[in-house]
Amino acid sequence: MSETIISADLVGSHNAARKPDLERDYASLGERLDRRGIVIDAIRDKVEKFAVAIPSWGVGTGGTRFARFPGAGEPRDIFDKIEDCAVISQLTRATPTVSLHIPWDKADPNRLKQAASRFGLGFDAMNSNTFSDARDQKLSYKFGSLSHADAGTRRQAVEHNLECIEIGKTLGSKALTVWIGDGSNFPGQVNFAKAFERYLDAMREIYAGLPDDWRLFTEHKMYEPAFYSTVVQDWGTNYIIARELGDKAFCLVDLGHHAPNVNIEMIVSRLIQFGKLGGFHFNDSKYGDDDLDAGSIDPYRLFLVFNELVDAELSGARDFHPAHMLDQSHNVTDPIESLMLSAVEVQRAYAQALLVDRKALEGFQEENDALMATQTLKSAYRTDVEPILAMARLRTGGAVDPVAVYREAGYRAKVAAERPAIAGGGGGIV
Ligand SMILES: [Mn+2]
Repeated sequence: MSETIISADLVGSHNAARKPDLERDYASLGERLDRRGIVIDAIRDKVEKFAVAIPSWGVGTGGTRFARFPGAGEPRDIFDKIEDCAVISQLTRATPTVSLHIPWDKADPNRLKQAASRFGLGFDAMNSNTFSDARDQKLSYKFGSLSHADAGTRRQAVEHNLECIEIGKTLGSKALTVWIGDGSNFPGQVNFAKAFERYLDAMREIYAGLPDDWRLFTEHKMYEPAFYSTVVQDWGTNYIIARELGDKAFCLVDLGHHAPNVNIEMIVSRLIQFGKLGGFHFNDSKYGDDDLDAGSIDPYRLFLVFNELVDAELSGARDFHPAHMLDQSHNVTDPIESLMLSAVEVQRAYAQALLVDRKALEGFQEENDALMATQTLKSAYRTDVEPILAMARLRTGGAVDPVAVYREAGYRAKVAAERPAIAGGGGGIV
């Protein structure tokens, strides 16, 4: 039995108080879904099995390009971060794994493994960092890493990624996510083709170090920190990379890494169709890579992404086992609360997508009935699936209302007393 940080008695008494209403709501929704030919328990079972990883960096307070305002009780190191992740997992029962970032989370891998297993947590994809300079680093990444003009700098970046794989092997991770900030700020600064060729050569070396049962995720991003050109700027380039590298290479889609209004769900469909969708970094945005909480700006888009995922799941698409991860930066909220709600939002989009009448949708598509086709999606999206999500949490030992329990437990005040504030000077979005 794994340890829990929030008192089980507190969770139990909260749940007991909410259970009668929840059971009524669940029965009522079950009756309405039954009329649509949907068995509510089957949806709930799928929701219970759905998982999304917490990024270790997400439990700290983020910042903007301009400033970072530290939050109370911020984790001081990876062991504090694991405890915060354990709280999220305990109350939502939707986040059984943590995604580490090296070198930020560097520690003895055996100690890390022990710290996580204490709370029943596992490790998701490893994340390398060649977009900033670590302390005592020999060569700087100011002008790039895996695509750098200097061979020594590229080698250092390759070695770092290989080290991430080594650490991950001890931890039981099965994937490496590579995102680089390489690019240029001015026309003429780099030769596009040469930079991309250097990147591909470096990635081939990393790929060669990948264990057989691992996957390599490459993450594209249109701009920032480079503001004129980025080496891995879009899903097309990302797809080329995955194709060039081989069967263990897949594309990772971060919802915030596209131009505004880009049809992300269609990108997801394309990558699924050609067996190259590796996974997601879920977040939301209004203008750029805002890293806001999942579903906070455009929950319909999140639903449409899941509509593609469920479609693939039900049709048995090949090489389809996408990794779900959150990737957010919290500036004005308590990161634990934001991450709990984001995990629930992702679950919600999944549950709603499971309600889509796919047979009817296919019929409307074939008849060119645009109105009824789109209404078929809307009808699923409009369904309030909260009783399903809450019931899944109740049955798996989570909290019916995670934020209410978290606040009553006083966790933030408790850790604020134990963890001195980390001074915030410059910017530092994470
Ligand atoms: Mn990301």
